[in-house]
Amino acid sequence: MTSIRTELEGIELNFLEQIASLASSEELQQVKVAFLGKKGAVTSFLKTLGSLSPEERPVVGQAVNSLRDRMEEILEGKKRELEEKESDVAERTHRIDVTLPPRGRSTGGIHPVAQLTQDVVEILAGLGFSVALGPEIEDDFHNFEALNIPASHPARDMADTFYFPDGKLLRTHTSPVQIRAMLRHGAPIRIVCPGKVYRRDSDPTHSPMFNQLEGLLVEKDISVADMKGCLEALMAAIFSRPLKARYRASYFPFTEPSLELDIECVECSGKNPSCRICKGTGWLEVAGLGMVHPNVIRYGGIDPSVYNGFAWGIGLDRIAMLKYGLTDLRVLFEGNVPYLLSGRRFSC
Ligand code: 2U9
Repeated sequence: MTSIRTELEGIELNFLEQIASLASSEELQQVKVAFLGKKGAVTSFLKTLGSLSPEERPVVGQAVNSLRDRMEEILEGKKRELEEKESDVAERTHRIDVTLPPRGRSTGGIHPVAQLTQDVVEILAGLGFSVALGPEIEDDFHNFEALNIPASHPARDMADTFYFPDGKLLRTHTSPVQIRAMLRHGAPIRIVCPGKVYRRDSDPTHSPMFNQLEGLLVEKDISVADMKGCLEALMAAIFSRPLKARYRASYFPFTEPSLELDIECVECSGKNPSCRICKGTGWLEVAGLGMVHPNVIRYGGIDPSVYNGFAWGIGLDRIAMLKYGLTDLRVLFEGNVPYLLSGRRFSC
């Protein structure tokens, strides 16, 4: 019996020594396991009770239980003390010095195409145009048929257009927005339609998704001169100065006559035979345009014997490249923010 008591005292002494030298709550947990865990000293001691005489068993059992209670109490107190100390240290180490000056925040920048869209919309608002938007997933009628593009036309080819299994498609131009607007609002109408369009095209100068901006004006007695005046005013406002313009005959199923607009080279004004922008031609192709085909006006629910008008289309990515002096179209789509912000100011 005495030897058992001595053994228990030894365990307690050992425990108290270890508690006294504890430096962290992690170490405390280890001590707890070493004494009170499944294989701990006290638990192992309890397991030996079976070998004692029936008289000794309750006495020793009580002594072990009271030792365990004392240990638990000590552990609990020590745990609180250590955790308080640790949280004090953490608070001091991670304290925020509110007197420090702020690190500052790098400002974001508007994407060049978004900036250009805003600028063009604002310019055209001054000429009485409103913005119209529409779905990027379209049907054959709004994207092709209503635009006088016959079923046999190569533009409908699977090789040019992204089709969905149900026959729907990704719009290949923003023109369906104008059809929807005519059907909804009738004439007179002046709208500008910026947006993403999709074609099966992918090489260094073509992206399968690009940004277009089309415009449509349908009123009474509109002439080619009105169209030229509008487009030249738009180009002068985009490039912040009047620019020489020339027109070449073209063909689009939705306009008749159809034209292409070239402006004088914004880089060299035709003065540099080795200009990298105009390749020495002195001209830059910037828009397709034309008087709206009577069939298209009719598809839009408007009487072409009363109303006529003009429409145009510009590729915003190309115009953004010219305006901001970008050399690679791909930077507009890659989301390389440091490049897009590198010292450039995309302002009008
Ligand atoms: C309706 C009627 C007519 C829109 C037009 C063009 C000419 C054109 C190209 C410019 C560069 C596409 O992005 S691009 O490759 N666009 O040449 N677009 S006329 O004509 C319309 C549109 C809607 C109802």
